[in-house]
Amino acid sequence: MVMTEASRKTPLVQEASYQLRHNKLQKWVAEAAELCQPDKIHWCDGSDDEYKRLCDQMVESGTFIRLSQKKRPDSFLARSAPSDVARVEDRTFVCTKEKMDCGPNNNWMEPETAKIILKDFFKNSMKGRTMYVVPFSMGPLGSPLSVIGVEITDSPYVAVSMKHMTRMGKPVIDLLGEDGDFVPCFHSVGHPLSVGEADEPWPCDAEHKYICHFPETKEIWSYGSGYGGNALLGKKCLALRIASTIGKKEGWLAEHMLILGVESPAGEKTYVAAAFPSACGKTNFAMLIPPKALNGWKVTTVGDDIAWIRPGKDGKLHAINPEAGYFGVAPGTSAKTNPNALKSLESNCIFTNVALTPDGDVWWEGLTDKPPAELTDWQGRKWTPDCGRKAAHPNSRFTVSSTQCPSLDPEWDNPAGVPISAFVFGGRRATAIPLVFEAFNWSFGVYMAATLGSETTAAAAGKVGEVRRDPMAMLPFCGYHMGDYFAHWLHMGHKVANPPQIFCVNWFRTDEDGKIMWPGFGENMRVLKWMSDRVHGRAGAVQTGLGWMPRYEDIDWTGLDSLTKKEFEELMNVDTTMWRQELDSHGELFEKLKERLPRELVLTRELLNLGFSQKFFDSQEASKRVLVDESAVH
Ligand code: SAT
Ligand code: MN
Repeated sequence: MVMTEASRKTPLVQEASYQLRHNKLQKWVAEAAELCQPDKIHWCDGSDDEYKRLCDQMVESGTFIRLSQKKRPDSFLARSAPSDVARVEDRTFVCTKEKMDCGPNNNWMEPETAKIILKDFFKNSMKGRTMYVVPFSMGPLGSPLSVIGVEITDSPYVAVSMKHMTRMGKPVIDLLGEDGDFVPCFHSVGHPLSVGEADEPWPCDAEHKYICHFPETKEIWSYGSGYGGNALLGKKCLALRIASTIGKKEGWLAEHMLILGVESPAGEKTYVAAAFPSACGKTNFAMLIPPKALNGWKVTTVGDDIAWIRPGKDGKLHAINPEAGYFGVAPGTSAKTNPNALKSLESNCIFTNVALTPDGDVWWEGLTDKPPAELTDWQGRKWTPDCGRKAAHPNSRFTVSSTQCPSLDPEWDNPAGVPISAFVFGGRRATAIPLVFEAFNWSFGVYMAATLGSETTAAAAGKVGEVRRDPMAMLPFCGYHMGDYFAHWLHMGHKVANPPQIFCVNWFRTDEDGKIMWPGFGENMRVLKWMSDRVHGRAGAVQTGLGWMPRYEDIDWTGLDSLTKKEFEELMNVDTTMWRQELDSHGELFEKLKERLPRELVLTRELLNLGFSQKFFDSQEASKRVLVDESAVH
């Protein structure tokens, strides 16, 4: 269907393979077109045909490089502008009427002011380009737990990425009908500063970027970037920042969590949701393959990044993965660290900022032990192993539909979600935090999650090895005041009959030589098995100052000879002095949030402080003193 719009001097062509019946949506699109002045409008239907056409067009324009049909069928490489390679946290804003409502954890702009500034940038920003209208559902189509969004964008890269990452296109238009609710997501890559726009394979505004959220009116406006979480607005913007504020109001949680299923040899299924800050191996954990020796145990993947969690009628919390694909970090992904991810990437995927091999395949650091003799790096330059640069950008990514993942859980698309039995929180910590422990109860668990810390890595700005507090791994993604968010978490657990048990893990503890002690990856299954046995009341533990901890004999070591009992005890050690410092640092976080900090957390900190300063819970003493569940072990 081709329509024209009367108000323009040159009629604006609108391509749509379906009938447009939603007045409010059409009006919004028309207003955006009036402001941005695109050459034409294309309403995405989400078909394979459309995907292919857009990819072909991008190959033509130089945005995509077609990879070898033999090595990597139906796959493409995109190279972004060197300045547009990651989320821009300092250019991300939450626009609430009252500054206090967005909290010290967000950058604030007054909503009307933000819109005035952004309108100026959006003005004429799509000249010479096509405006794509991308209807998408976060969550299974038609699920009462899902939220529909419509993204307006001038980036075909965004349009095709949304086909992998969300349920996108005509089925969503059908669901919307004539007056269904949707979150408007307004995006433009912006005016490129460079001349010769037609030759620009990755247009963006190198100087001005604004990622603005309007939780009070449920809108997203994003200007200037074409990359990942800045541009695929269903992901961090809608599914976390906006959804977290909706969840606060409606009584549910939008979390930066993977969801996985643990299946026992008897076929018993236990679902776990886990939060880790970036660069802690979330995608690897979500797709874990257990060691062969743990015969019959299996892990299935529901999601690798985001979970929406609501109380069910059964008194449990139920989670859906609002996404339908993975936007994963490529470097470090290999047949050793994540065979399931590698299998998912065999065909039909988009790579961004990885290196190109001479035979038209992709490569990144860590993919193979030995790098190829020659490559084209992520910026299109010739690369050799001794050239002193990275071949792939450290934040280079793959984009792929979750249906290509061999470990995909059969319930991944279930509109009702999956029942969650355990929450896991973990960071990268060389010291202080044991391999695993289980919180005493919901309040202690929320305390541990709220004070989650992770060491900064070489890839991130700032001093390496410095602990940054990243509550629930949500610091960059919580759309409102972090103190209110903690209160909401406490409330959620107190109001359901069977809240998940809360566990903390640390895969990254080091020995005196700075070597990571825990083998990690597939071996994490041993910890998962203990957790799942705890949840079902089958595994032993000892009480310590932090919570319940497994003894050596509580963990299944079948087939792992490389870790001695002594090493395990080192991994589990709780150092009283260190923990008193740790509690001081929690106090600094609490000080920042004090005007909205729940008293329950203040009191929990006091309890922990008392325990550690009076050595109530010296771990060695405790293991002699308090044993539980002796009879129930194994
Ligand atoms: O760029 S994204 O936000 O989509 C991915 C990430 O930074 O975690
Ligand atoms: Mn993430």
